[in-house]
Amino acid sequence: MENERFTIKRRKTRCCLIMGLCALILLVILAISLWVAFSHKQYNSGDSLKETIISRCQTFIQNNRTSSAYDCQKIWTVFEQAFVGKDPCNVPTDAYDSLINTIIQDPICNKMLFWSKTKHIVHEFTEKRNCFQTLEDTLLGYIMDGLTWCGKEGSNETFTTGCPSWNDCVNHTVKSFWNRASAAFAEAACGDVSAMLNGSIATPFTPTSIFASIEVKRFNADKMRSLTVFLVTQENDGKSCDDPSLKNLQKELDPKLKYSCVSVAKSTIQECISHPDTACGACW
Ligand code: DVN
Repeated sequence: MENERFTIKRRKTRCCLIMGLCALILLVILAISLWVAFSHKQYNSGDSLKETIISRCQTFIQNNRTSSAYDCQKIWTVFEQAFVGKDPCNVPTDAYDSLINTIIQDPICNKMLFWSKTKHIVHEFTEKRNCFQTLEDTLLGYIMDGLTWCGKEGSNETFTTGCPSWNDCVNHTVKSFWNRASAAFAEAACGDVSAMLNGSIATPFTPTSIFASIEVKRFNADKMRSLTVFLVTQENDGKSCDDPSLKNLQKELDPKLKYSCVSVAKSTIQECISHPDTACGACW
């Protein structure tokens, strides 16, 4: 009897041990699966990015009757090679050199518009009026505007979520693209060039901005004739063209360049946007 009770107890103990072991193995499998899912979740595949970029490329070529010499598939391939398989915080600007050299587009002299801290009103304007061309109105800028993308070491995938933020790193995948594209756009600036700056912020010419740190430094007085700054203000409020930061801008320019600045109320620009029949020069 005693032996029997002992045998039953031993069997129960063994059974509990086996169940405990099974539970532990299941927990470990679950933990590994969750870890894999989470780490993979941080990087969603960017299949739709390829479709978006190729579709925007084709749309631009059709709408702008641009030379169909551009091969949208090749543009995608060259673009992807700049960052795929790389640490998303280690994509320097020159990684995009091949892309810049693949999409060489003649600038429209006397219509080029640079901007800083005025993206919304600038693109509202260039969408409705044909007075200016910004970087985002060129094939390269049009394709990439508003998109985000990155790669990952050891992976051949393109990701559109889970990428580092713009300020997370120096050689940020997307920031390097805009720095490189902006440099090329500024180097091509020709004739009478314009810039729309924000008169409602403390320093309309912000030293750390792309406009100040990259574009102005690449203006070529042998190609350009003048730079006109449009300082966008609220009604009679905000900075004037005498703002110290605009004096700093003027100091940075080659003295051969004619510089001028005009304050323009936002409402005047919006008025001009809503009357496309007004001649560009008569807008303000
Ligand atoms: O002349 C223009 C144009 O040619 C462009 O290529 O560069 C000039 C504008 O750059 P900017 O002088 O730095 O002006 P902003 O307004 O400070 O920044 C331009 C854009 O960079 C922003 O509109 C941001 O794009 P978004 O988010 O509005 O689609 C982007 N940007 C700047 N800081 C960023 C950022 N995006 C994400 N995180 C940030 N911290």
